[in-house]
Amino acid sequence: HLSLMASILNPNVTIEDDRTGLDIETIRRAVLDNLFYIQGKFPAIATKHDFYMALAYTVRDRLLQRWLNSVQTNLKKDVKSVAYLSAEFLVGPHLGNNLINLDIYQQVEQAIKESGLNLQELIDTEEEPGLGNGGLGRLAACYLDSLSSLEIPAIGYGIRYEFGIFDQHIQDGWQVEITDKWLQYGNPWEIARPESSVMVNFGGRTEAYTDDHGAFRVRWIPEYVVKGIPYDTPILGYKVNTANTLRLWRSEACESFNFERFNQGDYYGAVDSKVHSENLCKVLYPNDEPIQGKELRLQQQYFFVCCSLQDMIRTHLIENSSLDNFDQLWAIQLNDTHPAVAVAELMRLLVDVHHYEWEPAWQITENTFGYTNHTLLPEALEKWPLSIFGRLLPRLLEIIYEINNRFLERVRIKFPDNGSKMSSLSIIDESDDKYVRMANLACIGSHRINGVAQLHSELLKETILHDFYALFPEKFTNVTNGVTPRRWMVLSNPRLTELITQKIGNRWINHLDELKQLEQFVDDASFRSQWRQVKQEVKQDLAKYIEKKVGIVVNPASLFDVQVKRIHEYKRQHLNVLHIITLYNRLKHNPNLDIPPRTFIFGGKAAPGYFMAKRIIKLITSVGDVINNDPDLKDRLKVVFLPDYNVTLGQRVYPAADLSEQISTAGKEASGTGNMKFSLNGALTIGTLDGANVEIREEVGAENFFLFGLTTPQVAEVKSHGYYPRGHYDSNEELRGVLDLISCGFFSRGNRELLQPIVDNLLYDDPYLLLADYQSYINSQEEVSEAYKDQERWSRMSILNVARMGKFSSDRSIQEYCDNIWKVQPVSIKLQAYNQENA
Ligand code: 6GP
Repeated sequence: HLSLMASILNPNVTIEDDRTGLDIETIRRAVLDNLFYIQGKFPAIATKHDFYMALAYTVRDRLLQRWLNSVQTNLKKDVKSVAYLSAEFLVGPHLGNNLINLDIYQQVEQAIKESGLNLQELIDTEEEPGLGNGGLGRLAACYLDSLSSLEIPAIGYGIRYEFGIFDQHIQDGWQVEITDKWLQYGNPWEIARPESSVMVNFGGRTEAYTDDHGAFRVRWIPEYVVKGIPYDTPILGYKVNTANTLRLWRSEACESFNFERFNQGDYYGAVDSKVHSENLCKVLYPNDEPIQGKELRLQQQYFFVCCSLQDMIRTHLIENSSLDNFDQLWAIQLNDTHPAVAVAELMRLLVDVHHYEWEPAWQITENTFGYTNHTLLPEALEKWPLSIFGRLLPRLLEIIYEINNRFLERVRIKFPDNGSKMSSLSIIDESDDKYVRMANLACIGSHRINGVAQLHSELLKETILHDFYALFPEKFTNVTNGVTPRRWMVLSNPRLTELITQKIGNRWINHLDELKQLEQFVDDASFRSQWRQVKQEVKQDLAKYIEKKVGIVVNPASLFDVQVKRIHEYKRQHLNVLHIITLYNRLKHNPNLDIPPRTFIFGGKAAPGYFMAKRIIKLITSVGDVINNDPDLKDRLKVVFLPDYNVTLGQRVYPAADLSEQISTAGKEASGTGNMKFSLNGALTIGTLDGANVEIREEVGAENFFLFGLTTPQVAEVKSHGYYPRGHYDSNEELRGVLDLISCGFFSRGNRELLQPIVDNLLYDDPYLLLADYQSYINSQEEVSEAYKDQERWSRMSILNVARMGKFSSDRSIQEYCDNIWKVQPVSIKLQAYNQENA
């Protein structure tokens, strides 16, 4: 089999090739070779990182044939490709995932062992590319994995931030942000393609002119031009030859120096434009949902969109004589509104550069784009002050006006004399200051608009996009999110993967529905005991990690109750804390209380400027300090805040969880994807009817899900009657005890000011209805404790959760996008022999 592989890859060579061979000895030799020739080291003086690099290049070599063949195939005349435009791709470390998808994990593990090293340690050496904030960026990464695994021709376009999401340290219980220097030791997974650079205009003015054929045209005379250089990373599918590209753009000045200024002796002025251009993609904005209307952010968005569209057009014209069939060969997905300026930019390229008439250009544009919305929070809807937009992108603003005029004309016909409809649908917000509304542009320019879970897609139609829904109902659809089982099970939970595979074979890894077959084993006591054994071992690993990282000793037999996600008031980490303090008070009053011991584990970053989120972190760590050190509790409760939650840490945490906290206020979490990762790894969920929780509960069965809290309509109802949070405080003694304990400085060494902003917010405003949901949450948590006491029952529920998670594979989501939005087909990649002729 191995020599067959070698001969497919290189028919001229009968022995295993050092760059493609897959047997243990070849891999071992190849690693040493790369160590010497790329890292310039002998084993005796090589660091762990050197070995990691040598192995990474060894694996990359084995991807290249697949990658180049995929890229070539995708260029062909009749192949339709997906372009996924996203300001964020939170891909996570590549090495382990590529080993899984190449299906060479075992060989490599052995080869590394024979060199006296440990594969896991090398995998752990990889600096993760933190090019995203949270759910939206991670979803994009799961989707790339599924696109390749399903053999769909695709390319991900984004920004190569020099500094990704900050590293979080915890000092004295507070979050401290440290710059993320993910590139400092080099990135073996990317290849720069400076020959495919493109130019991007900014500022300046526009000018009308008449072309040689007497046609009226507009040109943009920019103030400055920035160069975009693509960096490509292969994204291999699971056990297929498809390796699609993630193409990230880096900005650079067009000329390193402004020679005129340089000659005049203005050295600093001369480098100024270089510094300015390179600043553009320096750093990822660390806010996840609320927007930050910073000019640099708009520059980033336009920069990567403009580069990507030019790139698509260039590749399109290699095999096609015109752009007339652009929409037949490209499906472009807008990952939220961050790339929405693409609608206007494609119009600009078609009309100004390729001289299309407006109407046919508009047809192509609308047919090409799809728009996914990821949030209902009104503060997260992107809008740009007209003044900034017009100054930075004067031609784009003119085009947006034209799109808007033509669009509003259609609205006027459909809803005559309806001024309020007109003003809500208009791309230009004229309420107080003037703004460009990116969601409106995205809706008008796309043929499909989708939310990310059933509930969310319904709420979009009822609330923020209501008027668009009235106008074009046929555009609206839903695609419930999913996660890739490769990273979130096979890679992160090898023990459970092994147990499941022993029972039902391995087809479930790319046909997740097959997990259903596990149901037949729920009544098998020995299977349940193996199931518990696996969970126990994984929890022991996490316990060791916790002790090493934060010095807290936790009991692996305790219930691991986990909430990991960005820190946000709507996600209600502080509701979780109210429960912890409730248990604390109960145990203090009644030391004999019969409840299972619990370890509460938190992780997540707060946006650096988000006051309340940062206080919530301080609340968690402060409550932890008291509880973890209270001898009366006899270790029955522990509270851990794990610093620097990211993909890598997620891979440790999800497999070890018993209970998954999905406790957002109903109607606020668009979908959630962590909820799926937990369930897939056998955790039970305590959650509200929000986002994809609704569908998870439907799948696993109400009896295997701990539900609590107000529903979305009830939330609206409570708010419409003038919600009075203080009433809950007055009438609920236990709740009062909890809030009073925080207020009196008990968790803050007597400092009453420190945590009071949180208490005041809950008592006098409570926009996310924590107090309204408190009792229901506490009751549900009591059911959790009861269920956990009966370990056989808990195991049954856990097995059924996993068995019924088939729907939540990102393979299913991507299949739906392909069928209902993109209309693309898989193309299987033939491995072409590599030789000098076709090289
Ligand atoms: C997130 C949503 O909050 C989360 O519920 C969803 O699962 C995820 O997107 C993927 O769809 N939204 C964002 O991260 C965001 O920045 C603008 O939205």
